[in-house]
Amino acid sequence: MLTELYSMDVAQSEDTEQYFALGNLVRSYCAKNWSSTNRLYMKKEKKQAYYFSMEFLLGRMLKSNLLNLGILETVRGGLKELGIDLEKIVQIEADPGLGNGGLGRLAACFIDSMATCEIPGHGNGIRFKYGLFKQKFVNGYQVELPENWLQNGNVWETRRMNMAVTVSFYGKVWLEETVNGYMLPHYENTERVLAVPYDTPIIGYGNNTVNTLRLWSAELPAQDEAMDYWSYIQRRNRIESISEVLYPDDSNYEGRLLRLKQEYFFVSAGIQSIIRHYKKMGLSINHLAEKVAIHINDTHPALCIPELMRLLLDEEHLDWEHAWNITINVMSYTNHTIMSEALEKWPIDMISSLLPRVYQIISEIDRRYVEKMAALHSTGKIERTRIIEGGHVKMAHLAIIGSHSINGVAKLHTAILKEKVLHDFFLIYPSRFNNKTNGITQRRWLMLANEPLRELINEKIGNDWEKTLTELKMLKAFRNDEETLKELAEIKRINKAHFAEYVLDALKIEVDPDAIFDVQIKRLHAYKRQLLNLLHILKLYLDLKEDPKTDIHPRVFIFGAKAAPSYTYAKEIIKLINSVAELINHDASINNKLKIVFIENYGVSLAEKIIPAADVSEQISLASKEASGTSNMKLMLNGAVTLATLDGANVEIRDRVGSENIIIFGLTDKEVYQYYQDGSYHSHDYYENNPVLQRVLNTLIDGTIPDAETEGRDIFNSLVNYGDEYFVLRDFDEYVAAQKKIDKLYRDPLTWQRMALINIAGAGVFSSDYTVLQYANDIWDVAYRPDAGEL
Ligand code: DL6
Repeated sequence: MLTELYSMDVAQSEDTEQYFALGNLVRSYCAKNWSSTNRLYMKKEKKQAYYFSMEFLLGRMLKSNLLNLGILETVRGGLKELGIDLEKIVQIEADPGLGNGGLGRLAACFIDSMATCEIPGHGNGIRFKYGLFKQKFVNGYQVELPENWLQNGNVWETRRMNMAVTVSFYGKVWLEETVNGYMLPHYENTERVLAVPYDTPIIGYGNNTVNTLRLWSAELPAQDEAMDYWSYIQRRNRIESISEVLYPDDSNYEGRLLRLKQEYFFVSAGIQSIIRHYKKMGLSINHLAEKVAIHINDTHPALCIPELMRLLLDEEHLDWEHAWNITINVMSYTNHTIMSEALEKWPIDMISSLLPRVYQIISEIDRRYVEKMAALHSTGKIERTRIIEGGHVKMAHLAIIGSHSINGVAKLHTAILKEKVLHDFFLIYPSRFNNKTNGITQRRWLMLANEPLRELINEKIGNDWEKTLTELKMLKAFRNDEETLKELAEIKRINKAHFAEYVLDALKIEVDPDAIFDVQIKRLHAYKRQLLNLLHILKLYLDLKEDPKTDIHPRVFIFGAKAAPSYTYAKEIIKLINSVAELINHDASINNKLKIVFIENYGVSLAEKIIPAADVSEQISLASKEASGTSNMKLMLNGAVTLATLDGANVEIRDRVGSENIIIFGLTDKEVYQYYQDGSYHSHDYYENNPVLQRVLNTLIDGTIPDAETEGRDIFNSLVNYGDEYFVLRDFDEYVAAQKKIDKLYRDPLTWQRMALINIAGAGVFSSDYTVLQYANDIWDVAYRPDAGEL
């Protein structure tokens, strides 16, 4: 391959050529199974599920593909004989950051699991030219740089020009009756965009299934009209900008036109290609719902609903009732957040001018909804739930009204949807609501990220767990086996030493692998309460300043977090953490008992380094706000002990490991809602009445923290004077007590390692394999485990 690609042999080649040669080899190695999987689905007329997601946060793929193909060790060994280190060349691959965080990474785990569980299921999204920005710290401030992940090419994708489709925007539309009596639209002055698919094989683990991730790129169609050169360039740039850059905010919705274009672009392209493929099987469009399931991952692809209606009405000439029935049966929707600022809505003007026909259809869906509900529900409820209201199109309402299934992503989250956030809808459509707790793939997050732990587990209980993760429960038999617990401790120590080397090399910070590695890795958002963590660190710092002999086990607090570029408060928190790090890391008087490491540019590849080295998993969001969380699952799977509020999937983690193996603190969701109801939380009182907390908070404004005056003042005010929206001060004391407990437990190595072991043993249920099987059975109705022998 080296010769074919680069006309050179191994001795002449460097890491980059070796990486691309190996990548090409792996792609050809799976090509046969890729086409036979598609053939089998076609021949057997398998119902297929399509996971529509704005984001797929894949991470590097070389090692995961080798693992799934069952050739990781062979390739590693073969390369070694050639004097090549696999670990070195995998670093060449750009980490495709086509997602913001949890939602995008979940989509990536799901497609891996669908292929592994032999579910006929594929991803559909956008091939962003620029992924999530690269984060740099300049003087402690976050600075965003473009992430041009495609610069050196992408070995995994195949451009399929022959499958390109056209997506139309703008123009005028009117309906005219045809001779057959259909009302069909006529368009004038539309802007046509060519959607070109790039397909990536998604390889199942230990089987012959290879599904497809189809990502769409926007291009200028061949010109059919004469145009001056500069108009041509302008039009090309405008069109290509659709798939240029991922929006870097997952928590705050901004109604920008380009975002709406992106949403319609991949939805329309995806559905057109699904219908084209379906029709190739020679089946009648009337049976579409028997063969196709489309999943709407958050509201971003909610235009799937009017777009499928448009194609069924305008292209397939079905009547409304019939088309609607098919659409509802095809569509299902997952909600990933209760934060109202993240719920999308589009101004009518914008949507009706960009997508005139789609808007007509949305209006008709809305009109019929109101008409149908009038006899059944109160006017108030109908007004609160209808799609078009207050001059906007509400995307969550569209997704709910047009889907047969609506799910939350953890038991608590689903309960909150039913009882609070979507209560009206729950009363209207009770049977549509269900829970699907998130999951993670053990292949990336344990088998690849933590090879020493994988080996130890295999030694103890065999390797059935690799395919059936709940088998990890067998580890419980070793809970009192000192030798196993010590081995577990040794592995953690090795991983920590490894990570410490990285920290020294990348950040020039020396950390002691015998310290507690306390990890909070997730997007920077006020509700996730990185600030609570920071206030506790400041408390420890003040304690040590007052009495250098304060008896605490040394700690390294590790943060990894990007803030949305326009989220000023989150960026102030980043600056503040970095300033406190400057203060503490350089203060010799605290004798290295505390260190803060804020890892720059946190993403999938860094998570793979940090997670195996973590002792403590910080999951400290305000109860009710974190829909599920998935870093909590990855960290427990790698033996970290969770320090958590009863939020999202933390509740289910507690149920699995038992209260004695997790440290829980803080308000419950019920208490939070009670505070909202009675308005009785006054953060200023906590400041006034709690001297320890007051002393800590004063450091934000009294000059203790260098170079963060403005940030310190703003954050102080937000907590003390402006209401403390996320109850940080309320939970402070309980958090400090929980941290004390961690300190005590850690100093008893056998007890600590037993907790770690029980966490690993209890993590099995959180495999995304089980999650996707539940989606396949309960929602999509797609049969899994096809006759593998035929592949
Ligand atoms: O469901 C995946 C993931 C959850 O684990 C997180 O708790 C949740 O915050 C995250 N949501 C998003 C933002 N979604 N929107 N819009 O990423 O989803």
